Amino acid sequence: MPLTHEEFAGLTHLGSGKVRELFAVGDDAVLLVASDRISAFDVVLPTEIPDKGAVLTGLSLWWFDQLSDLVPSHVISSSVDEYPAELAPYAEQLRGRSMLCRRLDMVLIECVARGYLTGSGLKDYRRTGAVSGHPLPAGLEDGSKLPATIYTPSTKAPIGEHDENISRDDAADRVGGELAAELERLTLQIFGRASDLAAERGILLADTKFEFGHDKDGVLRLADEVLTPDSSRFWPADTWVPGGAQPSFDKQFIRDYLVNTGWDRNPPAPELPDDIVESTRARYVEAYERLTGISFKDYLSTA
Ligand code: Q0Z
Repeated sequence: MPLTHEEFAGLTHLGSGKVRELFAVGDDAVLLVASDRISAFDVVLPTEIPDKGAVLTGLSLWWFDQLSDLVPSHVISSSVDEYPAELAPYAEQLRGRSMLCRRLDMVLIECVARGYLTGSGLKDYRRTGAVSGHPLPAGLEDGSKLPATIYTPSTKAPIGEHDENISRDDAADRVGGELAAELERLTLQIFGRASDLAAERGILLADTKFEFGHDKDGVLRLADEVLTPDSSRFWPADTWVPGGAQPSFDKQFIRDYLVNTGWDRNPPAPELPDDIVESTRARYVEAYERLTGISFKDYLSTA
């Protein structure tokens, strides 16, 4: 049975992402729930990847911990047994895949850092020679390492639409100059810490998106999911070759399978066969274990 907000009928549903759900918990907290749904070529597939939601939640929680000396996070607890009583009916559906978080006033821009050129950054570069107002050297290709990490804020697009890169001046107009400068500083600092750590474990962090918000005391906190394969591009370091699309750490088996079926990338997508599901699940678990050094079984047993 797929996990959708319909399964949490007693909770106040605040919103859906492509593969996640957000609920209100009292007045001051929210519950983020990661499903096992997966998207490819921007379409949510009809087949789930078992444990994907728990892997991504475990990764976010681990990163929040690694980053806590740089920025406080929105997390209150991920121990289902400590959640408020109103969540008790859903304890087993929530275990391992949920985070109880402070309800924040969200900052209205997405904070993106890029160490490598691909995706919308590459598109903007090919059109203008720059990304978010950072002029870049000529001759860069899909997958090129950038001379230095760049901060490329974007608008928050409604679901189904794509975020649009904006200039740092535009970001400052939207959130104010002082906050814009702090978001840029934090984003680059966090990205630097995370990409160094990932590189030591054979994983390139090509780019990532952060969301921030203010708590009721006005403290700026890192929010949402962080540094997961759904909010970032992770590439295996040993196959990195600029000049074309890099293999995705997590989704490459699925992309190859779907391309092979001849699917035209319009919904609905075909079901995935069991061997593709199993190899993809193994890649998610491998990403968790390589990055954290923690066995995924141990994570599940503590959630
Ligand atoms: C997260 C999102 C998802 C749909 C808002 N701590 C917070 N307080 C208030 N709002 C949010 C957070 Cl994290 C918040 N999103 C993104 C996540 C489903 C939208 F699971 N939007």
